[in-house]
Amino acid sequence: MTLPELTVRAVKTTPVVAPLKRPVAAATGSIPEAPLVLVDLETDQGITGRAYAFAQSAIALRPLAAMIGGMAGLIQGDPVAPFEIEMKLRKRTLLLGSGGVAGIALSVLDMCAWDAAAKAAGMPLVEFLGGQRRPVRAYNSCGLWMMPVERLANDAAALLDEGGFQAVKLRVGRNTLEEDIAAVRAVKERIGDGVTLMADFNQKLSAAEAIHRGRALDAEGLYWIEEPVRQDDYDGCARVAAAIRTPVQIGENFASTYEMIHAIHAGAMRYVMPDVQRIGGVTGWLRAAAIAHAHGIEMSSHLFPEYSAHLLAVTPTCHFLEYVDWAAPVLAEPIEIRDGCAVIPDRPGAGVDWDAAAVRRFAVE
Ligand code: SMN
Ligand code: MG
Repeated sequence: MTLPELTVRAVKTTPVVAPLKRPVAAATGSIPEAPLVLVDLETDQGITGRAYAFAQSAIALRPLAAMIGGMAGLIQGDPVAPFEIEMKLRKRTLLLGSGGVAGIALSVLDMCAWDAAAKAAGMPLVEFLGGQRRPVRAYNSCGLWMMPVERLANDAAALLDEGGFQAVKLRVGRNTLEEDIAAVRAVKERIGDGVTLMADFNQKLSAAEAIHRGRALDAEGLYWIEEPVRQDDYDGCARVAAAIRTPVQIGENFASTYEMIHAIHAGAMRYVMPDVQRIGGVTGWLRAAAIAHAHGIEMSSHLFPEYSAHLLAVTPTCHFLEYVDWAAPVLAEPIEIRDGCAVIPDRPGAGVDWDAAAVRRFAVE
């Protein structure tokens, strides 16, 4: 197979604020609507690579769009060879660091490059990477936010219903341990023992408090406890992981595979869940997957189910896909969940395309 040679013509960024069906309310912050930057990497050959970036907060929307645009200038006219593009951008942005807005911009451009290359080959991204389309086990992460405990059971039941899920994630880190236990029990009682329940502290606790709460929660049958302490405190997280029986899960804030290695060496977690827009795009994900494989660590995804489904299908220690519907309002064909599994679309590339009318509606100046 000879691939058509693509060159980068221009990169278009479209900031949007998309409505959330269930607004995000975690222990450490709320996100009322989804601030997204839609990215189109256009080539001279007419093929366009697409991905979106999640800005976390509306205040980061324009800086992120500007950073993506600025970085795109560095690769204008270059061949769409994702490995080369990642290496070049990594070198040219070394002094900006691999985290924050710069890291997200690099990752999303890498994703666009892979998407364009897979489209040029006429293959779904997973096949372009050497894998096969197959169902990817998912959990529904769209709800169970900081809401009154009395509302949790119904929310859990609704989340399981929306695609035949057999796993959901609860947000914890309420004011007291007793409230967290009440929240876990309210959900467990409704979903039963056969359904997997994860719990996410969103970095809320000190290591001592996390050990205290974690030991009590060990009796409640949680599948994992996520981000119990601040994301860069690998030593503190390691103390928690060693002191409690429930597996500790972190990784959504790793800005590079170097950070992932530091966390592994610290013994910070049992499971790992890199985020494709932070770990370095598709290229960074593949490196993270190799590290997880070599260390025998189950690897899940964070957000971006459209790309993550392809990537988990070529991840040797594939664990769970985190399903969120946050970009669905602006996508022409949101990813489908069937029998609790993400269905990788049979389209060239990652399968991400915009709903033009919705984009016009939700675009910000
Ligand atoms: C999360 C991610 C992004 C925004 C809010 C909450 C959460 C998750 O940590 O894992 O989904
Ligand atoms: Mg999390």
